[in-house]
Amino acid sequence: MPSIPRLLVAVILAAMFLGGADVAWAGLGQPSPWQLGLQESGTPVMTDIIRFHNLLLWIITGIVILVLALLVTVIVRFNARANPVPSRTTHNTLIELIWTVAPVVILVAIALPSFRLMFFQLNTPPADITVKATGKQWFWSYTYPDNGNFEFDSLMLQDNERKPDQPRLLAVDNEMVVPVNKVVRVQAIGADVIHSFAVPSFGIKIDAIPGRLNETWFKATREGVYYGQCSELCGRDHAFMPITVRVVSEPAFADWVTEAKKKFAGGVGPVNVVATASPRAE
Ligand SMILES: [Cu+2]
Repeated sequence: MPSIPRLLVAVILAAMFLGGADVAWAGLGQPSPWQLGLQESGTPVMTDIIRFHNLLLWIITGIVILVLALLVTVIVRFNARANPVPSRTTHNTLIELIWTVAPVVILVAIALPSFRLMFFQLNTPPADITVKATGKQWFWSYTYPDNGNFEFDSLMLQDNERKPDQPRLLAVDNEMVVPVNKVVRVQAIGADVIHSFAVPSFGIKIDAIPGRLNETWFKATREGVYYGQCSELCGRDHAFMPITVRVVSEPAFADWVTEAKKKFAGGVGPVNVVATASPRAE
């Protein structure tokens, strides 16, 4: 049976590749061509998500290999030709104990880090700055209540507006700017239908629901540009309302706030939501 060991080696190699994939093939802040695994982490929460993802990958790989080995053993050793007189055994206390207790142990081993991660994600630490993200059909508006309460719209750049280093379908005209190493509280709300504010490298995804203020947080530990997308099917142009977050140093953020206060002094004004809304949210 030369093919079975080879198959096992292939499975193990695939698992090793997948386990290391987030380091090898994923970019920071945006997807990469032929990416396997998650985007590189830009926040402590995302680092934990990747760690948890890799833990699960090893566990499921182990389970798959075990089940595969059992199946192959049964097929090879206990088929009618190889084993013409079948055993009449019906019970084996030890094996039954193992196949009951082992899954319980595995589930507990998964549940503990899972709960820890969930509390880490859901408990917003004391925030240094708050940004309100309002999902609209089909763009985002950002409000900075702690920095003068200015507000602006953030629309996707068309192909003829993009600079060469700006990714297609992800870059926007007015980026959301935040300081590095500060806890940013994101308040998400929908102006018309349900949207979802998601930035993969930050490990955040929160529904933006009309009439309900949802909250999440992130602390970006590296400067850079991080892209995300609306992650709730919200209508015709759902695919064209990306999120761009630029993480800058604290002085650069202060400069940006000064500029933004002037630039967006008038606010965005009433957005003509009714006229542009699709008749039915998809
Ligand atoms: Cu949306």
